[in-house]
Amino acid sequence: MKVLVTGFDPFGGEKVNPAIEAVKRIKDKIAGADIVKLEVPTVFNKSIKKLEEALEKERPDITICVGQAGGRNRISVERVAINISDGRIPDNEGYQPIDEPIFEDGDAAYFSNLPIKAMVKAMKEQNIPAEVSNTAGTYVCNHLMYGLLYNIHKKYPHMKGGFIHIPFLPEQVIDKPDRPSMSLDLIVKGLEVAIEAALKYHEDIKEIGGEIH
Ligand code: PCA
Repeated sequence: MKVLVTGFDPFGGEKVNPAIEAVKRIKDKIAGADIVKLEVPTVFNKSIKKLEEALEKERPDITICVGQAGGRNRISVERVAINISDGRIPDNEGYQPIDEPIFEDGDAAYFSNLPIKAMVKAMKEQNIPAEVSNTAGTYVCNHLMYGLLYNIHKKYPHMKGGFIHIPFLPEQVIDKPDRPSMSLDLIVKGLEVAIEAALKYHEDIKEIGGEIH
């Protein structure tokens, strides 16, 4: 088995992105599966192109993209990606789409086909704060997740894929007193545990993971 894990580069004035920092540190083998790591730019379209090249070359069984969700207080496994880009800030090349579809011929939304509840449960059992998230936003992370799921639907029906958002690192919140953070070690462990669960569960488990609003 092969798992492709991607991480974004820094954006929005941050010096680091915990996503690529954590992805780089994940073990090279988890539960017998080879882990392939890829850095992707926080740039609309280019991030999807880079992912598509890697999918073509590596033919992974599972692909998990990872991004920073500054302000969230736990690791969130995303349920759904929507076919729209609405950038609150420009990407790393200055492009700021407003209400643009990602793929003209794509569905309005695609669900992750990873066992998201099992992944969250496995992290919680290891005392790592985790949740299911019902929105990946409308910036480059949702864009890449949508691109991944579009490729699964159109080209790689046997591949599993989805997205994990992670909090700021402690060093990023020194001058943001109201923002939560999580240590790099805990994020790395969380991602490894989540990957292990994704490899183990072919069907998701029934477990509460919803929210009222
Ligand atoms: N987080 C951003 C884009 C890159 C990243 O790491 C997002 O949530 O869209």
